Amino acid sequence: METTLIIFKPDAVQRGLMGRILSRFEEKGLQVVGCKLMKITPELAATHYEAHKEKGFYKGLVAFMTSSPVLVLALRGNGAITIARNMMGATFGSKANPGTIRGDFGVSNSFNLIHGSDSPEAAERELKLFFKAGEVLEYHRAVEGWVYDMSGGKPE
Ligand code: 3AN
Repeated sequence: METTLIIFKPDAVQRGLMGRILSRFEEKGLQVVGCKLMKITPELAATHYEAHKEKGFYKGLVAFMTSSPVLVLALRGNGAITIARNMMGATFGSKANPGTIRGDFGVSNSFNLIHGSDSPEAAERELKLFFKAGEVLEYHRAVEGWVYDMSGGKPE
């Protein structure tokens, strides 16, 4: 099972879209294993986005991400990283396909509602940045055997 780091950005929180976006992931079958409302510090934003430091949009991105609280989630499932990225849609709201989160809820290119880890390596790094030890939980979902076919001994 993979765990991915998802951030509902300040625009999603301010626009009252947290519940609707989270419902999509829950309905899909991903398990919420971590969740916290927090304000990102400039230091944390700089670390999280260090790969984009040289880009023209970097300063605005850090200002946006630190401007208002975000909801940070750890979501678990088979292939959770790719599933979440596909559900998010293309980076720019103006280009994202209908049916995706960015495609359905936004038109802006910089206010694009949501972040999701883009690889297993990124997920491991980002989960450690946003969650302390013990904040990402392991628990059995009563519905697990109906979310996945477990007849072969592993989730399919
Ligand atoms: P994604 O979030 O789809 O993985 P990345 O990793 O290319 O996108 O970019 C990280 C973040 O930087 C995006 N979520 C977006 O908010 C912002 N970003 C990327 N490109 C631009 C751009 N040209 N103008 C403004 N913001 C951008």
